[in-house]
Order: sequence, then structure tokens, then C-alpha cells
Amino acid sequence: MALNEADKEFFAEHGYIHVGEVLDGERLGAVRGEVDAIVQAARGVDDHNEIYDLEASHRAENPRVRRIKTPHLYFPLFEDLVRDPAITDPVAALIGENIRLYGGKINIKAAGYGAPVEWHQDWAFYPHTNDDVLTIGILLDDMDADNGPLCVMPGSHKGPIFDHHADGAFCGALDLDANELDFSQAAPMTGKAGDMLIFHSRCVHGSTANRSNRQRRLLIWEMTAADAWPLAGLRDGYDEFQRWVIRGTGSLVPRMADVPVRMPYPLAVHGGSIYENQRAMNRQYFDHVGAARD
Ligand SMILES: O=C(O)CCC(=O)C(=O)O
Repeated sequence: MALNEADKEFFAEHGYIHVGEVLDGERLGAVRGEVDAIVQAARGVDDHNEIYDLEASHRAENPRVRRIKTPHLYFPLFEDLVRDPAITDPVAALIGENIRLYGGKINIKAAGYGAPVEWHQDWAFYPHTNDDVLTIGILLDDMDADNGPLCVMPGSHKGPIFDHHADGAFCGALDLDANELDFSQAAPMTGKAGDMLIFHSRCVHGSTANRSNRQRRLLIWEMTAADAWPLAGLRDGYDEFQRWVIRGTGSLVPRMADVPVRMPYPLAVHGGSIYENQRAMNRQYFDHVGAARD
């Protein structure tokens, strides 16, 4: 679905936009089927690895997957999907025709215990030379007020980059004592399975644990304008960087913009995923009782 001028103005003002039904029933079914198969394949897996981030209560005989990491690298269905114009057209309307995929994941909030994600800004993890950097979420289940919806602080993309450090190291979560944000103003990104949400990487966002009896799976892609270069360097070398230009062309001329930056160093004490990074934060906002790390 193309975005119109009113959509773009809404995004510029609030930092997020909801795009209805980018996956029809058949495609949604195929994606869900693939996710189910990947989760089942975690049977026999003992610890986090390059594909799985696991709930602390995971057991090899009773798989509990918290995140599937970079699915586009391992499963062709996701590589094809991320290049599909149904996904990239709305993104192009916001950041232009040349788009690079920076990263991706599937966050799985299982019914009853799916882990919360503490407030943070994605930009704090991967600042670039300009901030045409977006997070795209495809809802794989209906996301409502009760199953741990992702919540975004409207307009926060126009504000500062907050401190995401604890005890001198990056921890991937806002220091609650170093800002005066009123999180009661956060907007829940509720919607139907197959819908897509887009938010600016500078938007503060987070989500509660899932205490409902319905799982909440969110396929997330991080996309940048192709002339945005990561300030911390090319993680996997130039060829890989270039391979993930998913629309249009790359550029050897980084576009520089006057944007607030705070580098994610020293590295997080607990690496591997945001859930692990955030274990080092000092004061949590969300209720973690019964969730992943307990
Ligand atoms: O899945 C969620 O609710 C939060 C996702 C998120 O912010 C992240 O994984 O960085």
C-alpha cells in the first residue's frame, strides 16, 4: 500500500505509522508455518546460538524461543519477503528508493511468559551518518493491549538520544533515572496479523511481558537509506553490506546529517541480543516476574 501525503505528515510528526494488511492470509500462513518449523527445530538446542535467543526457562525437550535472529540469513522465505515491494514501497515513501537492510529478527512473546523489552531507542544500538533509519514490524499475530504490544513514545524521534548505559557499559535500555519521559503517553501499536508498522529508529519504544493466553510474534526489519553508513563500521565487511541493498543502489558517498549520536560503547556486558544486554540495567520499568530471566 502506498503512503499518501497525510501518512507521511503523520510519520514526520509522531515517528510511526501503521500500514494495513501487507500480508494476505496465504502469505501470512506461509510465514507463520516457517516460524513454527524454526521454533520446533530448537528442540535439542541447549543454549543461545546464531539463530536462537532462548527464554531462560527453555529446555532442549521443551523449546521456548524468545527470538529468531537474522532469519533472512538462514531462511530463503525471509530474504524473498524483505525484498517484496509490498514491504518496501511504504519504506521507500519515507526514506527514498535506495534501501539497505541492516538487520532483522522475529521476537516471539509466547502466551503466558513472553519476555518484556525495556524502553530503548534502536538508534542507540546502531547510529548512522544520517537518521533515515527505520524499524519495520510485521505482525504475525493480532497485537492487542493484552499480549505485550510494542509501544512507541510519539514524537520522541525528534528528541535526544538517551543514556543507554549502566555501570559504565552499554546496556541497551534507557536509564530511567536520566530522563523525565512520561511512559503513560506511549502509543500501543495494536493491529491485525499481516499488518505492518514502521517507526523511526530514534523513537523510544518498549513492550510488556505477555501475560495473555495468546502468543505475539513480530517480524522486525531494520532498514536504512542506502547512503546511511553505520558509524561503528561494517560489521560483516563491504560485500555483505552491499548484498543487503534490497532496493535501488548503494552509495560510496555517505550522506552526513547533523543528528544526535551516543556510541554503544563500551560493549554490553551481556552480548547476543537486546534481552541479554538489558540484564545489566540497574532499574527495570516492566514487570519481569515469571518472564525470561526469572
Ligand atoms: O518485540 C518487541 O515488543 C520489542 C522489539 C524491540 O524493540 C527490539 O527487539 O529491539
